[in-house]
Amino acid sequence: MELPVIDLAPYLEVSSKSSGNCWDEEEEEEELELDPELKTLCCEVSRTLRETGALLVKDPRCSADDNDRFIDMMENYFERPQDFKRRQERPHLHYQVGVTPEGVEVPRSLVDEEMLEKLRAMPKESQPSTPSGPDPKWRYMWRVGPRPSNTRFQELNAEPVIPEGFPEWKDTMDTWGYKMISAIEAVAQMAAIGFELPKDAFTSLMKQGPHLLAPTGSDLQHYGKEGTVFAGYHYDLNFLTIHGRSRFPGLNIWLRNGQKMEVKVPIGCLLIQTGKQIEWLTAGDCIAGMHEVVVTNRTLDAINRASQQNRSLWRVSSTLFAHIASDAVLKPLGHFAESPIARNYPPICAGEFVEQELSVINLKGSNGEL
Ligand SMILES: O=C(O)CCC(=O)C(=O)O
Ligand SMILES: [Fe+2]
Repeated sequence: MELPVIDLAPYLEVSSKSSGNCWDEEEEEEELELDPELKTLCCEVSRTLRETGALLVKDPRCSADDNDRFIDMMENYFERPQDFKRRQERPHLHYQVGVTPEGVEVPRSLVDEEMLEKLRAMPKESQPSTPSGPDPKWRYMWRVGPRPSNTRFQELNAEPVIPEGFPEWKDTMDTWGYKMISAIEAVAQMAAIGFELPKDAFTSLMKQGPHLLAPTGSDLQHYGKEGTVFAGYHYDLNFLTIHGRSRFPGLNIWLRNGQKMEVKVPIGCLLIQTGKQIEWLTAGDCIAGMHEVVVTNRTLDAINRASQQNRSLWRVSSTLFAHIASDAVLKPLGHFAESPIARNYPPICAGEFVEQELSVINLKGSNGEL
């Protein structure tokens, strides 16, 4: 099975005539009158998210050049020596801004007994790789978009961290971050329509959410052996995750039916993955997509090509985690509240939910921050 690529252009064309985006304070009055073809496209979005936990999209606002500019800068950054990068480390702020060195983030499959049980019961061919410890990947956290001034989950007052010698840092991070959020908003609206919810059912909850641009950096020169697990089997705790194309493959996802699938992102496309918060809002109609990042033989081919061309051997992901606002309540929306398993998804403040999840993977903040 291949993931279909959904072109967002026809939807954006119609919605730009009638709506703003999730930064806008004003609620929209009128609902989109969708033509049947667009409605079918929206249903394809929600069906694909439900069946695969992932979706490939093409957004005319996010070009391969934008992705390249971002990845070039992050490769430059991750190439710098350890002691330089560790100046951007904020362990006392629980790594929620700046850099997270390798060996800090713990994959959920290493610590979650229930998940381990399920893994052991999986057929051999679809079992994930077993990580031997914390992930050997680095990460950089950069907040994107406005935050609420008044919140039960006061975020850190910490300034964003900008490494020395990168004058283009803020602009590059913000440009990519805002573009990724715009693509997620379009997908979230289309998914809502496909799920028979109001168009803004998800995007209204995303307003002022603690969205994070959180690229990973994996050193393939040191850890480029086939089978190395850069990100152990896990789900993302946020609403939806989006990535541009990485220069090195290695991401495996699990479809709802348990089948393991290697993801191939075509040039100029973006990959969306479902997180735990969309699972909550749909009472499990759409479940959080399980995934891992492992050095495969395709990664090795890409390493060889990059070496021959003298390119960086850091695998950078252009990951953005889009969140539901911390003070919003996570609970099954609309008709999903009638689901027989809705009780498995009791109402919880998104901020509280995030804190609980972060404590499991070793990144919990002490002040209720994300
Ligand atoms: O490095 C990647 O491609 C994705 C890593 C990942 O799954 C994550 O950051 O949650
Ligand atoms: Fe992930």
